[in-house]
Amino acid sequence: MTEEIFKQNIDEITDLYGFEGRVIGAAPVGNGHINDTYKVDFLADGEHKSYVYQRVNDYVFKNPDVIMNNIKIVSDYITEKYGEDSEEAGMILSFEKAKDGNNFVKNSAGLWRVSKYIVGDSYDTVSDARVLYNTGFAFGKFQNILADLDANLLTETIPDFHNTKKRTERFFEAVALDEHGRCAECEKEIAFLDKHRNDFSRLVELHECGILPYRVTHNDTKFNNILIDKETGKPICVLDLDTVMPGLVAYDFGDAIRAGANYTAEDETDLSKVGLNFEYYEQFTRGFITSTKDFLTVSEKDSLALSAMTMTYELVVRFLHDYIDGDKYFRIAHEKHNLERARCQMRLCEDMMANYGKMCGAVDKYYN
Ligand code: ADP
Ligand code: GN1
Ligand code: MG
Repeated sequence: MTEEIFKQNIDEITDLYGFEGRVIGAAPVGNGHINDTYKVDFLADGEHKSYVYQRVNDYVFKNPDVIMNNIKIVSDYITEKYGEDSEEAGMILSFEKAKDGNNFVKNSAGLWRVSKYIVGDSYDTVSDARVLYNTGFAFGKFQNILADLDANLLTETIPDFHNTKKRTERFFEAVALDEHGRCAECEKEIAFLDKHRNDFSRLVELHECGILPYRVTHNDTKFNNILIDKETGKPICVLDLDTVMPGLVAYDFGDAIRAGANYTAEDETDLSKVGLNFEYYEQFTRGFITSTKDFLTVSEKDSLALSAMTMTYELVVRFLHDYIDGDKYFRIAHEKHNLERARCQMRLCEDMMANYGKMCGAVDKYYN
């Protein structure tokens, strides 16, 4: 959505929420790949107030009502169990109620929701090991807080979101079609994905045979989906709740490592710089295990290192699939951005594969 379309909708959304005051500024915020996210500043009775207005991407989320219903179930559960003003409730983003009492509104442009603007840093790359420990602890605590909530109450917002096996099958179907004639320049990456497809079907198979249970998980634990206090390095709030649904503990651990323990950003083009920062990996692992230890089974613990590689492999599949499909899913900043992202993730995955034994060792060290 262009800024212009957003501006055409601000007044209507503001009215549906009944916010008082005058809008004194509106600008895009963050670096998300999916939704349209704007910070809107108000002046009311001499006071400044800022909100985040977000339009949910309707290409990615075919049924956005389901998302808002999942979020309501989760936030009602937390408020009831821990209290509205508890630390637990503050850790997870909440949405404002519109005049009709819902946590979203709809208009001709789609489904919108509004949250209070929270001051904090949203990192694409991290440069402080403390942040890794704290974030590992926070994402683990997110699962711990929700450990007794029945995952069956939540609906999958994107079916088979982390079913790496199915995603890979669909990827190879798209390769066979090669609708945009882009496969020739990705031969190396396609060969890599083909060679390892069985290795990275394992998490799904371990779930299917009952070894790894579904819990309520976040499923998109990229580092810019958690706000961090710049001064203390401590997490303030977990954001981007669109994919909170049944999943494996491993998905949250693995995706956070993929995003936060790379030496580089997710789209680095100098592949010699890309790789697993083992110190970061270890600190995140220490934090995550500290806050999940009381419910994490041995099989789940044993799936963590594998999950980091699996989530990274899955992102090679997803970015490359989007590239050969004509860039419809992820927001891109330039031509070939998805190809660059895929290449970066492939290099990271290779580096993890070379360090897998060491990665398992670090998990055991903090679990035992
Ligand atoms: P996307 O699905 O597109 O990633 P997010 O919900 O993650 O959408 O929002 C994109 C970015 O906007 C976040 O990474 C964060 O930087 C910023 N953001 C979202 N909500 C808030 C908020 N309430 N306060 C401050 N920043 C926010
Ligand atoms: C997307 O929404 P955002 O930018 O936080 C994507 C994640 C990917 C990530 C890769 C709903 O996350 O699954 O891991 O990009 N979210 C969705 O950067 O597909
Ligand atoms: Mg996000």
